[in-house]
Formats: sequence, structure tokens, C-alpha cells
Amino acid sequence: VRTPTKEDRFSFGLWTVGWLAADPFGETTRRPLEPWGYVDRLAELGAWGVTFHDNDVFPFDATDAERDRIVERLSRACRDAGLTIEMVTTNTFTHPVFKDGGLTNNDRAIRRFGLRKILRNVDLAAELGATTFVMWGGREGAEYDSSKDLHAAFERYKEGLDTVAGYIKDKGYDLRIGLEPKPNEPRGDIFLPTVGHALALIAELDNGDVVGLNPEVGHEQMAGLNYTHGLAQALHAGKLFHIDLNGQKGIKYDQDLVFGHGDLLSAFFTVDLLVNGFPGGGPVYDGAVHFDYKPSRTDGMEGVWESAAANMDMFLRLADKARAFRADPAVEEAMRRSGVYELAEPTLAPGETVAELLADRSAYEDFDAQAAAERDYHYVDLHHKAVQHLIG
Ligand code: 3MF
Ligand code: MG
Ligand code: MG
Ligand code: MG
Repeated sequence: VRTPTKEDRFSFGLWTVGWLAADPFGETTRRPLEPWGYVDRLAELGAWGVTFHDNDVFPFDATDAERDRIVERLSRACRDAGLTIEMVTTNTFTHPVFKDGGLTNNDRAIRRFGLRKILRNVDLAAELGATTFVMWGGREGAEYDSSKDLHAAFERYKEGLDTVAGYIKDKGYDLRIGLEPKPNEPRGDIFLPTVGHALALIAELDNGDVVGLNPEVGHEQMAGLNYTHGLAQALHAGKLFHIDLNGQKGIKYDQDLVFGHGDLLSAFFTVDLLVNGFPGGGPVYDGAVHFDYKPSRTDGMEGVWESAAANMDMFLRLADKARAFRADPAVEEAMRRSGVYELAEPTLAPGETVAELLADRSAYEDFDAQAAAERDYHYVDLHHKAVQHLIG
């Protein structure tokens, strides 16, 4: 497998390689570097971009002067290393002021503060040339159903998103918002738990044209859902703006394993969709290949770089295999036999009206459902060919 290059558009959150491995039961196991201390090594490994939360870079209570100095230092380091700051996001979850959320906090003054923190960071994102602004509302949620007027919570979420999106448009920033769904953790229940929930709220926004999604592998899988299907529906809606790739083993806490180190078969089909697109054509993802993983607590600093490289290696290996899978004539034939290409043909003939469908006796009255039910779709054989390509 070749080594990654800038053309692969791999990017990493500073909070990924920079995770010091404190968990709810244990202290940190690694020592921090300065934010710019991660940049050179990522570039050497073949990354193209970096992303960060405001407070991955400067403290929550930094003065404006401090903030400017630190941001300038980071942006210079990125420029020198040839790395693009492609996405910026806001931390509205760590400080205790956000313990009941930012945009949906019961406390109005905190909601106004949260909105201001996000808007400040929109300006910073635009200034640094980022094109995606992720919003993960990790504290927007509840443990107790008695604690929230849920209708009001969705109204306030909508108000907050519309305010941020409207600001981006008024300023003429070349920036789009990517909402990041997650079902739980840290809240018992987080609002916008899945891709589908987020798409539904986006459709209700006044400024929804600049609002889309940043789905994360582990987050959909924590809800027991199929990540590739989530990506596909976001693409179908024209809303797949950004992705968080990582690994997860089933319905449990957010593991943030290396991409492909959780559900490998699912990762194969995710990469198949990202690099090959839909079999019958359709929208293709053209954004960054962004990793949101955590180097394991049991790894030291060398392990951090090994695991960062493993994410890119995994993606490249799966991309090779997915391309070989689709290019294999036996697979093409199996897909044909399974009817995969037939689904792209509209069910009604071009220009056909419902009245004409109702008048078509062959579609119903004369249709032999018993005979049609005899069709063997051979899906297992097709899937086995995919698994054969995957394991080589
Ligand atoms: C939490 C996450 C977040 C988001 C980030 C924005 C801390 O489970 O995945 O990472 O990805 O806030 O991208
Ligand atoms: Mg996550
Ligand atoms: Mg995760
Ligand atoms: Mg994430």
C-alpha cells in the first residue's frame, strides 16, 4: 500500500492525536504538547489538513491578545508544514457553564453566551480559511425527561442554528455548517441523535441551505445504525458536508478506535461508497477524509503516531480493495444478476401518470406475484465476493 499524500485529503482533529487519555475512571497517561507541536508530524505522515475546537488551541478564558498570539502561532506552523486548516469547531461541552447545554440550556443567559462563543469562532474559522464549521451539540440533551420542555428545546436549537447560519450568510463567509449527530455520551440522551434526526431539523431551518452533516462512524453505530446508509441518505439530500471516520465495536461507549478497527466490513462499504460512489450514479462526496479517533490510553507518544498512520493506511487499503471489487468483471456480473443496477430505473415510465399505472393490467391484474416471488437474488454470493476482495 502506498503512503498517503496531500491528494488523499486526510485530515485530523488536534484533539485526536492531542488526547491525553484521561477517562472517567483514570488520569491522563500522556503529556501534552503545544497545539503546534502536533502539526509537523501529521504533515510528515502524509496528512493534508487539521481541524480543532477553539479550546484545543487557546484556553476558555484567554484574553483577546493571548488568543490572537496563540492562533497566529498555530496558523504559522500549519502554513510552514503545508497543512490546511479545513474545519473549525467550538467547544460548548467542557466548561461547567455548559453542563446543561449551550443552545438548549434552560438558562437563557447561558444560551446567549453559547451563541456568542460560537459566533466568535465562526469569525475565526473564516479568518483561517476553513470551509466547514462543525457543530457537535454534545451537551444539548438531558438525563431526565422532566427537565426539558422538549418543544422549546427544538425551537431553541433551531433558533441557534438559524442565527449562526444566517450570520455566515450575512458575512458572505465561504463556510458551511456540519451538524454532528450522536445518540448519547456525555448526556443520557443527546438531541439530534442520528443523521436522520439532524436532516429533519435542517429541513425546518430558514437558513438550512448552508447547514448539512458531519456524521461519525461510531456515533451512528452507538445507535445500532448503519453508517454507510447514513452517509448515503445525507448524500442523497445534498447534505454530506464533512465526515468523522473512526472505529466502534457495537452499541457501547464512544470508543473512537482507528478507522476500520471496529466493524471492518462496514468500513469497507463506507470506503466503497466514498471512493466509488453509488452503482447507478448520483452525488459523490468530495470533502476531506477526516479522522476523529482517540489513540488508546495504553499507547504512549510513539503509539499516537503509529495509530494516526494506521487510520490513513486503513483507508488506503480499503480504497484499493473497494476499487478492485467494483472493477472485477465477476462482481459486475454478480451485481447485474442481483438486480443492483435495476434499482436506478424509475418505477414509472418516463411521463407516465398514475392513471396510466392504474390502467396497466400487467402491473397488477395480470402480474404473477407467485412467479415473481421465485426470483433468486443471489445476494449472499455477491456479498461473499465483497468479503473475498476484503480479505484478499
Ligand atoms: C464527540 C465528538 C466530538 C466532535 C467534535 C466536532 C470531541 O464524540 O465526536 O469530538 O467530533 O466536537 O467535530
Ligand atoms: Mg465522537
Ligand atoms: Mg466517537
Ligand atoms: Mg466526532
